[in-house]
Amino acid sequence: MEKLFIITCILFMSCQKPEEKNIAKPNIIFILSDDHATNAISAYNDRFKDIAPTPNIDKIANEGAVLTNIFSTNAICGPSRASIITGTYSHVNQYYKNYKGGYFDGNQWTYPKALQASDYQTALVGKWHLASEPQGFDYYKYHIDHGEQGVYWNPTYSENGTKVKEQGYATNITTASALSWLSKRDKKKPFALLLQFKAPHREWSPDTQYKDLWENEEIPLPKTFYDDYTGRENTAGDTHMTMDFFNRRDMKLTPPDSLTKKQVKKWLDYGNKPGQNVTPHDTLSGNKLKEWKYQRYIKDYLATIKSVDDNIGKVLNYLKEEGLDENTIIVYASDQGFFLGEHGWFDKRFMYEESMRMPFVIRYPKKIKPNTNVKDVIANIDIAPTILEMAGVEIPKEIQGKSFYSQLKGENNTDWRQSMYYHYYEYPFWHHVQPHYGIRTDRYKLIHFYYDVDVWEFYDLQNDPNELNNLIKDESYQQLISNLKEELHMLKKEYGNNLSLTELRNISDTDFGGLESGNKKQELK
Ligand code: SGN
Ligand code: CA
Repeated sequence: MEKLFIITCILFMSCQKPEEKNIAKPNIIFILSDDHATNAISAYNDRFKDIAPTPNIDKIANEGAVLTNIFSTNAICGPSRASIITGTYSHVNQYYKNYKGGYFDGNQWTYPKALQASDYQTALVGKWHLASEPQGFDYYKYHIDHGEQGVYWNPTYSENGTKVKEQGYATNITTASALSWLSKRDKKKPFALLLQFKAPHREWSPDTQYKDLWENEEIPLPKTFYDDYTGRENTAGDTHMTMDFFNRRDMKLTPPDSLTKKQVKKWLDYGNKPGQNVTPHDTLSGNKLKEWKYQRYIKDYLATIKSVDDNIGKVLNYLKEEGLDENTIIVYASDQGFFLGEHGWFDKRFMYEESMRMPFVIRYPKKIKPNTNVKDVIANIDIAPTILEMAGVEIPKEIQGKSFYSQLKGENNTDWRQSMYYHYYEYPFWHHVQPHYGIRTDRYKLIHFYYDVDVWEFYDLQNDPNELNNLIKDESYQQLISNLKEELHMLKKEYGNNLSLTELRNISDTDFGGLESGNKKQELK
């Protein structure tokens, strides 16, 4: 049989297994990680490319397309995931925040539902984090511990509604579960698999084998590590995401044996609040302490990515072995970026580059040429319509995003948008980032922070890629700033976000009763 397959291969110059030939539609594997910045992916020529390369993500990128300007429209987890899956902004899908809401109404339209209705077999494995039972999947297995954030070790999942506790490292288990589903699928139908890792999310716990990968190395600090926030004192300068907010869990300190479970949690959380600047040794303080924390942080973060990359390698091998690599669209993306010490921070949320930019690489040899580079301004709401167009499934008109399939095919899409709209709502917890909205073009960025400040910021990314010079008052840019304000107004109108500042502040204040809610009555679990 195998011999016959090889002969067919040679004769027809095609190594697809017979069952794959019957399937006209492409298979889809959408791999999403949590908080993976492009600054830690070698395909993006990042600053860690020699220290911590990502060969398997790079393989997808090199054999397909890399998007260099794709942005989250609200750079935190649940909201970005909701926008990815629905193709709509937070004010439409109603998932504004993680903390104190929201609640994702699972009855709304999502792209996996549309694929399922078009005869795709669908599965979701890993992190879901949308505070409602997943719909549109023939199979699901998602993290339920720690408010659906998941944990790195011995995770508990909901497998089609049944609680399952597993032993081991989550990145490996999630991949193994996904491959197990794939091996049992109905081979006569196309499949769409969403494989969503908890890693490299906080508290950045590496697998045992990668714990000490860079033990004797000093990882260089980013250029902006000692940003003094001049000209941005009340926005960038007033957060809880500097190294001073590194807690004992982040530092992997061991709690005393005498503590109860509750006390252990409190002990490990110590560091989250202002004034709790933890030091592992009394002799460490000031910049030395900050730099110690950065080393601890970045080494753990990069080590969790090593496991993500290894596991992507397993998926790529599986596709090749099964003869599925030609007819499967494979994407690697993350819900948003992350600060890797830039501006002195960890976490995300801001409309600044490191946080709003998502990695997105895609391989589909039938239609996408190797080394394709897409530079257009794309948003997370564009992902759902793109996947549908690639799968030949109709895109509903309610979807706010646009398909970028033509750019993936190397075509010049002259109708493409020139700018995108951003809006972040969660405040003050976690990390104390002022709610803000803004517009980004390929060169400029204008942001309005509005909750209990009234601050506008403007950056010329060509001259100031690190966003250190807020030029909002610079004479030579006033005409441009006024044009951008007009364009921002048009975008808000186009997307239907006409709420007043009072109404917007109200959204930040409202407890919608989601996963991280104080509103017990509406709590889901
Ligand atoms: C947790 C983290 C925060 C992080 C949020 C949101 N704290 O609450 O540092 O900003 O998740 O992350 S932790 O102590 O629980 O690690 S997100 O990916 O869900 O948006
Ligand atoms: Ca995230």
